[in-house]
Amino acid sequence: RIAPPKAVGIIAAALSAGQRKSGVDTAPIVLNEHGLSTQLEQLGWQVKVNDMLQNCEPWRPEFDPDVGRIKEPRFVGAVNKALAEEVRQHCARGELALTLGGDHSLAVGTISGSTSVYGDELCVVWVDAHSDINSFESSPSGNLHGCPLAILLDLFSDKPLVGFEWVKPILKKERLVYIGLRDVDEGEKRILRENNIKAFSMYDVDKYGIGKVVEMALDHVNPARTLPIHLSFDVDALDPTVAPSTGTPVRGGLTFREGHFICEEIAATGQLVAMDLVEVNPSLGDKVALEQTVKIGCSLVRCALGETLL
Ligand code: 5AB
Ligand code: MN
Ligand code: MN
Ligand code: MN
Repeated sequence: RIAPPKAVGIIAAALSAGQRKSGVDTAPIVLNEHGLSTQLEQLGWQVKVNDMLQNCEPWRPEFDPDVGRIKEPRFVGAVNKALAEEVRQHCARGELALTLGGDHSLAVGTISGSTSVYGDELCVVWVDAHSDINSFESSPSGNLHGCPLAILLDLFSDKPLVGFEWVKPILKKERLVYIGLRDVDEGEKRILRENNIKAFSMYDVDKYGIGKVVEMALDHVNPARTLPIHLSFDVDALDPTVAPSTGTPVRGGLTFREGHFICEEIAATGQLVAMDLVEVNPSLGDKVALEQTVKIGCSLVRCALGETLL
């Protein structure tokens, strides 16, 4: 039987308003300049580059005051709404939706898009140093890149956050699993506990090894390996010595191989339908740091898309 055509839509999402450091919006261009789309073509993928959100300025409202502590909610909300529609269209055509960020607040849009096609069977594997599940009340910074999962799971108090009224809470908390956590806020710990959300921290990676951790993580969300997977990969999950150019680095992260292993195991399931690669910030660190971070970003994506499968 001839394998079905493999097509990937690469969505450049230049969103940086979910945090306060400029430069993260230039990552999609830098990653593509490094040759990511050509590399994926060489792996046999049909590549479609989607530059709709390569410039987010058209979505910036004139007036966007803080809501409580939360910064730029209308702008971040509007960009995410547009992004959700782009991801939906790629997924609806049977293409893998690969979103290059941008800051991690964009996962509200990407996961809204993928769940709108795949429904509540969609599994999310969230690879990150942080749990990104702060609510309106618990966010210490007001930065929306620390909040996407609280928005997606509708944990954001009784009424939706301004700018995010359009979000449909399709993602199920049973279908979410974390790998790589090591910097979780007190409020987030409570949210994770109260909602019984499965998380594998760096402690677990040390204790069980990455092989067992990925197996347990997939067993939790996707026991028969038959459900579609959305991989949301924040490069700060990796150790800062491996991926230095990122806005919120935390020591003690995943090694080069551990990061790639996660991608390889997910590729091996054959169920990857969407991936986000976020928080690469080309403005942070020197030339060597940048080169290293961009290179690893590209190779993580290639691994998730099957490069190292034999
Ligand atoms: B990232 C922090 N928890 O809410 C917050 O990089 C950091 O997408 C969030 O994982 C880090 O501001 C967000 C302190
Ligand atoms: Mn993150
Ligand atoms: Mn992070
Ligand atoms: Mn970060």
